[in-house]
Amino acid sequence: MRRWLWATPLLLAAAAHADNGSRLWLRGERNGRPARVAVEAADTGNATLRVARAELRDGWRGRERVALRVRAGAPDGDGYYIKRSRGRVEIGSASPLGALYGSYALLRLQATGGADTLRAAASRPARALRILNHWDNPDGRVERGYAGRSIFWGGGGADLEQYARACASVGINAAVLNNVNAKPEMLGRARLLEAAAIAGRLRPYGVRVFLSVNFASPKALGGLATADPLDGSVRAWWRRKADEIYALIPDFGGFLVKANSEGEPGPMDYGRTHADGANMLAEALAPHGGTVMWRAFVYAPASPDRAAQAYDEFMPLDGRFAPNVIVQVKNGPVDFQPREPVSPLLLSMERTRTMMEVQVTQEYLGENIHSVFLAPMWKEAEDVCRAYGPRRADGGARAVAGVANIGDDANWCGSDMAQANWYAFGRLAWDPSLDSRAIAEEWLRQTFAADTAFVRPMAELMVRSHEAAVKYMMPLGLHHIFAGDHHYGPEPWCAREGWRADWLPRYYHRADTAGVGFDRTVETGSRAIGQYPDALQARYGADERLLLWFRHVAWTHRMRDGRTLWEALCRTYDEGVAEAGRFAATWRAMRPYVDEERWTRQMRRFDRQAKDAWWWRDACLLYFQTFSRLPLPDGSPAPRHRLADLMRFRLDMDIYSAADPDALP
Ligand code: BDP
Repeated sequence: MRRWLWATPLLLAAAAHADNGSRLWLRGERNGRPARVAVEAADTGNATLRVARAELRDGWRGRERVALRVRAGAPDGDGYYIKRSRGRVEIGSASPLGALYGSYALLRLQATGGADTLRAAASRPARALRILNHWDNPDGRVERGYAGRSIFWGGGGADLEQYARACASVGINAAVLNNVNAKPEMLGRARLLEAAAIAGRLRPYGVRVFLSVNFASPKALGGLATADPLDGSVRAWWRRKADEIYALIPDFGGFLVKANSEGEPGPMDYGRTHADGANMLAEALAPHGGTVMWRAFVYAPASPDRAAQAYDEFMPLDGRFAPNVIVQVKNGPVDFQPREPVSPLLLSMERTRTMMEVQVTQEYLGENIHSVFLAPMWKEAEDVCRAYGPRRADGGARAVAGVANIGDDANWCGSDMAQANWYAFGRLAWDPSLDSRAIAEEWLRQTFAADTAFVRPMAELMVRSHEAAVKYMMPLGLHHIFAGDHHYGPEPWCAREGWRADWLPRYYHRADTAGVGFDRTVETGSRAIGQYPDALQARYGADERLLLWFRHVAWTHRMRDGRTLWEALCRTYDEGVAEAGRFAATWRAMRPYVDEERWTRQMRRFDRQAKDAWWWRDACLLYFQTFSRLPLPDGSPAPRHRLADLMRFRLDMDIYSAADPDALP
């Protein structure tokens, strides 16, 4: 059960010791005497304006009265301006939602110490659609979720207003309520009624609802003999379904579809293309203004390299998608690895609207145990897209999706530090030019404490944390060397009967006595690097952080600084381990600034991260050493584990899904 700690003096005193984290970054003390807030709008009773007004009445502590002004001609879309003059702060927008965003911006400035000097500010979103994808199943389980059960399904009781409020406070304006591996029942009447009730609770905060759909629904649910997208009865079924949904949810956003991927049904089951499938759904949604987000996460073996397959499958369809289709592409060509080059599809589809999908949930980055702040990783991808992406007048789809890290745990994200990734996703979706460190600082001040002695070292930790994780997990372009199933720990030797080759680590690292890495060069390899624009091929080809992603190189290969690859690999793992140890020490020293409950909970995680970094390093170096047959370089610490022990130890997925690091082996 989530508790809302009202800021009465008594409870506040108690909160210094016990704080379950449920308030996220929205912890401003409530005013004893409400601030004066006037609404200047045609429709003063608007539900969104009521939320904005209540937030300001409770939260604004300046002396001035605040005016919420909605009028045409103000920054368009959901942008806002703030003007401060003597006695009055005006928050203006063309829409009630813009006024709400402006209100949260003002309160954020107040909480981060920027309100005093504020005279004028204005902002508008870089993306029109800023959407969370929840991989929630109707039975309440969350796929790749590390924060308890679904807040939407299979239980009830979650504080959806607090969820929507948190989303709105950082500009997130949409949510897909269910897993991309979608059950047909999601489109049944009972589920649609539930979805409508959820939509009603999110609506005042401007969070629009979308659903993932199973492509075979007309068969599974509608009793039709086929789900062929060119079949008239199938098309009619989808049109009726769309009409039914919009009758219940007038502002419904549309569908998200995972088709012909990992066993899910799709148009190719009928000899049709992804475009045929997407366009059929687009046709059903178009009269209502809905959108189809069609995922490009496919890897049918048309090409011998999984990293090349989505491009091979989708590029021939460029220009054949209906205008209300967006092709949703994971940030990298394989699967949310700790570091990937950008997906070439994001750079190459010039006549199709595309959007990037990133994972906020840390499937491959330490689940709810490791502290990994993802803003720097997302910005890395974003920067490449900006520099090398196609130039289009409309800027592409102006949309971005994040796979949510949210569940019904009291602190929403399983780990208190992981809340920062939900926060950063929203902030960057709104404004990709924001600086990672600035986002980290802003989040730390609102979530924990404003003391410089806390904010400075913790922001430093956060901006370094992604690179550190890459270093102790899979540096220099190594990828997908995770334990099977749960993706938490290392298992570069993993071999499973009956598994596809491209689900197994050896497919990706290709270690042998000659060297290691996946040859994706044009000359001798899979040619996947050829899918990038020329200038980017040169850049990626020269980036040693991606060396083993693109090339198979000898253990004695000379790196630019003169070290051999083997030495560089060992040193990089060592650096990662040392960093993880320093993170734990940093948090240990932060005790005076953080309430007991959150400090203790997070301390256990930092200690666990430092320990598991060793496990990663030992497992990978000892395993690769069986191929390199080279000693660890001078000064590289002796392993803490023996390879034979690590290989015998099979991690239990369920143990790792338990949110309590004390329960881990
Ligand atoms: C993989 C996840 C799997 C998802 C799949 C997807 O392991 O659970 O279903 O991606 O994105 O990363 O469809």
